[in-house]
Amino acid sequence: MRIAPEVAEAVAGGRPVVALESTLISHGLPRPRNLDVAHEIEAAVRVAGATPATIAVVAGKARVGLDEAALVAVATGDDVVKCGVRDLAPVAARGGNGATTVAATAHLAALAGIAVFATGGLGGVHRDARETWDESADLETLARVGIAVVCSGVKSILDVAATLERLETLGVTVLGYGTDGFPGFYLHDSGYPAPWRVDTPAEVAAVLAARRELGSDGRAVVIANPLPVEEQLDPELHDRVLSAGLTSASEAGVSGKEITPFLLDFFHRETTGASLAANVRLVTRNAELGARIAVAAAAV
Ligand code: PSU
Ligand code: MN
Repeated sequence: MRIAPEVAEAVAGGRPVVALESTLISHGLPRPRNLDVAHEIEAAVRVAGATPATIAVVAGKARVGLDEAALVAVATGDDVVKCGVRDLAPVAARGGNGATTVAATAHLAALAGIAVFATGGLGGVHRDARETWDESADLETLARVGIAVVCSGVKSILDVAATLERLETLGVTVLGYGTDGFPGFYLHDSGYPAPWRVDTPAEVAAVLAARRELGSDGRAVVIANPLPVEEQLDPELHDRVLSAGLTSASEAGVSGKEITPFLLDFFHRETTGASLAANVRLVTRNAELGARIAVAAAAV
């Protein structure tokens, strides 16, 4: 693993750092916009006073903090593999390029000593999981990596209720940020309550400090940050496109790790950019909040 000097120095000095994932860049957003968005997310972290550390595997090396060439390789390469934790070693061993999911990013970030991670939406339990057993490996990782993850809930293509149940079973703390409801990714609210509410980065930092005292810091804390109502995707459009997307995925026989990228791409095409705008906006907002939380946590 190679940690960029800027990131290593910030971690060693106890200064705020925010880890960022790369699967949403390579597989979650359309090209060529994805490279710009990768830059915008990093800029949002810097403006809020923290050092960004985008994580990926480049030419067989796990990298924490990417330079421009590495970012370009991840955003534009045709050979970039979507990597969960289990895929990291095979990709590294064959010298390949890999984009890290929430799970693999959280895993490597923790290994590098980073306490805060920002992303779009977590993976979770898929709607047909009772037949397919398709549950994102993100959940298993959140249950064993003690990192703070800022997101906008879980992707709305999932079974949100089942995912919240699994997060409870796995002992993952879930905080709604400025809301009593659990966010719905493209939507302000998923329709399910958030177990806890916090309203400031300082309150999040206090929870993180209390976890250390209580020895409950071996698992993740999810900080669920909703898109404001006026920036969400039109709920009616959302529901219509989602049901068409699920039908189209099952007709096309898409399964396994292709499902999430397929549905995100379906959304971006069918909403003629409205879901893309919402996606970019929520990821950027989460990066900014992640930075503010990292700043507050570094001051405790
Ligand atoms: N959130 C986004 N876009 C994405 C993803 C999340 O806004 O592309 C990715 C994340 O990397 C997440 C992955 O870990 O989708 C989950 O994939 P799966 O459902 O196959 O576990
Ligand atoms: Mn899956």
